[in-house]
Amino acid sequence: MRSYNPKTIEKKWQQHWAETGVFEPEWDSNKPKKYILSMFPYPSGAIHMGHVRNYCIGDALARYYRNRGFNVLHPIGFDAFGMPAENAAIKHKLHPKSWTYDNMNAMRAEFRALGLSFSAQQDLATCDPIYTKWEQEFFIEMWEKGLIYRKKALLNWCPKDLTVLANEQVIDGKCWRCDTQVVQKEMEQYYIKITDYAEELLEDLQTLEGKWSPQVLLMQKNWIGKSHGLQFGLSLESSAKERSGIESLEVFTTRPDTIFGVTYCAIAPEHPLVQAVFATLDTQAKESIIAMQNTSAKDRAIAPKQGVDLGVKVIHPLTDELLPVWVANFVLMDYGSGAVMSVPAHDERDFDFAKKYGLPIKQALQTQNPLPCSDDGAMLEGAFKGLSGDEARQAMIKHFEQNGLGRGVVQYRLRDWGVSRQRYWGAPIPIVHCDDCGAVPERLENLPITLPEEVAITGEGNPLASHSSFMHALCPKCGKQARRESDTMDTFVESSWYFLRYATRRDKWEQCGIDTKSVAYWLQVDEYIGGIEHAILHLLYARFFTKVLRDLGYHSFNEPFAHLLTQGMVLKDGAKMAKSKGNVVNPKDILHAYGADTARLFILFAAPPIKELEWNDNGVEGANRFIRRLYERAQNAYPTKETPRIDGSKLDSTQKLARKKLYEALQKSQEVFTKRQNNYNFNTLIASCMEAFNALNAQDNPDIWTEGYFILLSILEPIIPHICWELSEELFGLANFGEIKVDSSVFASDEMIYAVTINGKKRAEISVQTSAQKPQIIEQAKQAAQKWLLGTTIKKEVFVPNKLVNFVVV
Ligand code: ANZ
Ligand code: ZN
Repeated sequence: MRSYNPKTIEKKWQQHWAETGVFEPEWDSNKPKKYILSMFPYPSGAIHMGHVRNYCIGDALARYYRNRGFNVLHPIGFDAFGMPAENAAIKHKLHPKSWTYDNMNAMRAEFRALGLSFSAQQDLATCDPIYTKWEQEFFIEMWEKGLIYRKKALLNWCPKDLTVLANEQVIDGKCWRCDTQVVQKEMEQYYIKITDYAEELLEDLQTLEGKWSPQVLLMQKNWIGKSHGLQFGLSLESSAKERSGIESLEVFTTRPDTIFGVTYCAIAPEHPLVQAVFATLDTQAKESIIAMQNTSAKDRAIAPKQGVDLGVKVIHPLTDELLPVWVANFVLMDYGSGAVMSVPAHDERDFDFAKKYGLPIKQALQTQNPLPCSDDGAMLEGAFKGLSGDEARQAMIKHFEQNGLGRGVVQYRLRDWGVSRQRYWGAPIPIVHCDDCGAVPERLENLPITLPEEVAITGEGNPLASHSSFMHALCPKCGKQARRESDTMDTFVESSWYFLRYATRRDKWEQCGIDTKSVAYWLQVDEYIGGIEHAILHLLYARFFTKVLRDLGYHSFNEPFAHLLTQGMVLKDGAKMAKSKGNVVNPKDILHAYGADTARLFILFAAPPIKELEWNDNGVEGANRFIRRLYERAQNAYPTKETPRIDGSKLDSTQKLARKKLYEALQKSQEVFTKRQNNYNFNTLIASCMEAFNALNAQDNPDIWTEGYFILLSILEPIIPHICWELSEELFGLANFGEIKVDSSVFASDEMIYAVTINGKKRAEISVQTSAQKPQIIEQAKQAAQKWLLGTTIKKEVFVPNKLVNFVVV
């Protein structure tokens, strides 16, 4: 028997595919298209099993549609800017650029070794200056449209290294390099006005229902966080007005029905009122406030509740009671108005705070549960006593509006997107600072603004800011000496439009950022495949950019991704595969030991794509065994250019069964690939192929073997392409995996299949004449299950007509 050698077979076909360019999309095609996209990787240098899974799912879809005559765009590239390249530079004294490009090459080789059918022509790296050029142009167009603005923001600052730190560089509130206490420092930052699109981003989620997972849609909805509420002013009591020079505090509440339960007011440490009275506070209060201010938003969210009494009183708008104003670490300056009416009886956070600082608690609503209780309930006092829920809230808002006390407002939790980073390895922000003209966008003919190659990356400060030739610029407006912006863009900007770049033909990359015509043909992405970790930020930014670029006239669709498949995690021993857990299986080792087809088959067989996948060495062995048998038994088929004609009426029951199983697998294939709502359960398709293959092995008709291989190779090509191309070449002369018509006559047989089970466990299948009677069928079932029945006593025979025979044995 010949033996399966994946190394030679896989190498041969990978080379063939690369040389013939069979996976390149056609441009200006009238053919129906499919755009299959797996999220592009960060060039860390090596792929992990999560990547393998991601790309095998996408590859199966791309190959399936290619085989069925679609024009398929299945691109890959690299999300190539970002911090790890700089960390490598600091640690290993490598240039971020050479580190990144070396890693990309290493990963491309791994993709090739997996047999992924990516377009080589459309491969991009977001750190390429030609990519940066267009990104900078979009930035300027957005700036000119008023969609980008500068604003002071608090950043993590290391006072020793004199550098801004990313959140991940702050460890327990200290600098990762020198362990110095990090402080919050105000600096001018660039923001993109994603909030202008909040409503549309929310509304259009409806158009994705049934196409994206409900979980992702909900996460996006919550992130946008639309809430209706009341905004109103709390007047300061007269001495406090004098002391602060401030008339009133604006507060935002979603629960105006609880207004009679307000017992104090809480404001953010950054609130202007804090500044206004700061000098009048005692040292201890000042110190506590400074400590709160120096804690990052992230750390505040998990810190215990803390407060400082400002000694200022405000007046309740309906009862005229005096309420104390507290600074509280849980009030955010950038939500609502940075001030809250606190209702400890009906809000747990306010309750904990009130308990800690001995503030009064007053019930405003009738509740079923003990306090604090945020359930709806009838109001206990005031003109709307007895009203509850939305009715009460509407009535209160109306009351405030009619009396000129406040107004109903809509708030979004979504914040504008801060896109500037004080780092080297990113796309430079194309702005020039002129003493006379201010911040001026660079002239388009000067783009791209590229990174200087000669830099010293030490981790101290932003190397661009101290790079004199980079910083040197002329004002694009008045021509005077000016300074270049040293901030670079958040890497999420690059991943917000790369899918449009892929749909722009490579030979146009110099002339335009996005080719309107080809993008109109390719988009929307028909299937976008990636991890759940991108459910919020990346997908939201990509949706946002799509809408902005639409409004800038580049295209006319509203949403970029028609369908989204969020793959499950790859686990080992029940935990996510991760370096830190030491449970990583390296794809390279699997490829080396078994080859790509085995890896692909295992990954797609072990679990449905959206479910978690538990790594299992036996499963890998099993996958390999199947492929080996598929290779060896191909000698039972004969080479031919045409599929054999088979006269069904001349076959015996095992032969009929084999054909039936084959055509069932073929039907399953159509179902799995095209019934999108079922999320591509490749595992069931593979199981069906294995069954068909076993049935094929149970008979010995060469025509059926040949027909069987023709069908199986066509079904399995998207999953295990190398061996399918190899065997198809050997048997059928060329790789032909096109549509095969289902021969429905194999189903319309005069026989039917019964499952034979023992104590409920399936042991065999039998094919019986439709005319057969119960005793005859049971007898046949006993024959088939003979080896499992040996040495047992049958207690009961269960007969389910047209379905199964079960033996209850002891
Ligand atoms: C009184 C109240 C009573 C509230 C009650 C809630 C429950 P969402 O729904 O997410 O929009 N809030 C307002 N501004 C805030 C800020 N800057 N920082 C922290 N919290 C703030 O949340 C709105 C609610 O969050 C508002 O309604 C306010 O507390 C608080 F039984 O007002 B509520
Ligand atoms: Zn100027």
